Amino acid sequence: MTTSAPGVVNHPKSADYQRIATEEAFAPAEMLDIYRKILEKGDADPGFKGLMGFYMSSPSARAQHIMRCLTDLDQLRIQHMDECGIDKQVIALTAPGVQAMDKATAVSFSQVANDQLAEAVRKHPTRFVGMIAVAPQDPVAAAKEIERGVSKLGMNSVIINSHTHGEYLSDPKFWDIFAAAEAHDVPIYLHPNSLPANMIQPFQECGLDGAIYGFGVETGLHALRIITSGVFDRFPKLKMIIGHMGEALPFWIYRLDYMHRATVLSKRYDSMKPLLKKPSDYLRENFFITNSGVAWEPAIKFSQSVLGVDRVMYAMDYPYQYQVDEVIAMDNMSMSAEDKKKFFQTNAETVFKIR
Ligand code: 1DF
Ligand code: MN
Repeated sequence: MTTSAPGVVNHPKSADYQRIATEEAFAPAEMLDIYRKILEKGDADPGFKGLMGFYMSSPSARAQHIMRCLTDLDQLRIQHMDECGIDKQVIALTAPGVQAMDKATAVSFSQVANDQLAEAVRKHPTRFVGMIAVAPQDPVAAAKEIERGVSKLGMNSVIINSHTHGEYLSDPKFWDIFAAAEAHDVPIYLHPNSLPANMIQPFQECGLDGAIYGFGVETGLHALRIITSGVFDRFPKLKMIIGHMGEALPFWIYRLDYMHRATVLSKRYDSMKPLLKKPSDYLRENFFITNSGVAWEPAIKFSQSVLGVDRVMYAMDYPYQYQVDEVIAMDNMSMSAEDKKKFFQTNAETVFKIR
């Protein structure tokens, strides 16, 4: 089987910007061993079974290829980056990361994974940038790991794969994590997870629970819960990143603002409190988005127009969406040279403190 991107015929031309891909995934073999044990026990979430159960056992070319790419942090990955003209990958532990594990395993394995990633970044300092994986199951330990990731491993961003066993970061019990991210000035990339047990059925029965739709619905919901719970009033300098064109939230802005105000004014829910600003203000001031999985010029232009050109970044979602034709399509967007460089390179350099 070829290891190249499907249909690599044209390589992207060299450009007057670097291409920095910002939502790229890896999986240590040791994590897959832990996942195998969780799957063998038989009581795993249906979402975890549906996602990792599939990728780890399917004989399909897609699954086999993805598993092989995920576990490599060396020559194979760099070969694929070269074929697609990707100068740098910002790499994170693949979903669900440690969030599918029990608390103790999650805390200790997050450190193992971060050490492995840091080692790969030390080996390939011009090609790889790492995100800090944390275990939300233990918010105090997660805050400590953020501190260690920044001060000892030189990493400047955090990955969290949406909900943790159905719990959302809008719950103040998790807010030590936000305090640490704000204090160290590192953004949190809120990446999708498989859907929680109490949400998955109407999606899974028709095959819409995954990256096709369910991921976006659930991660968008999570980002909104963080906004409406008042996290950014409490942590005004906190930065978050969401992929997949902001999980469609830019398109929702008008309705979110209108209905948030109407709902708060009518005191309909105790759980929906007044905020200092409109929901869209937090999207514009606290969030960055990436176009992972959405190599589509109209969506990118729309998002730039409503969030600002400084807030939209390039991502490939390697190895889940490894398509050289998409890189070429993004190169060919009709966009000023200045804005295209922001999209591909300089916004990521600023957000991830890449020097
Ligand atoms: C898939 C997509 C899996 C994305 C991912 O991680 C992932 C997929 C497990 O297609 O099953 O990160 N994604 O971000 O779109
Ligand atoms: Mn992804």
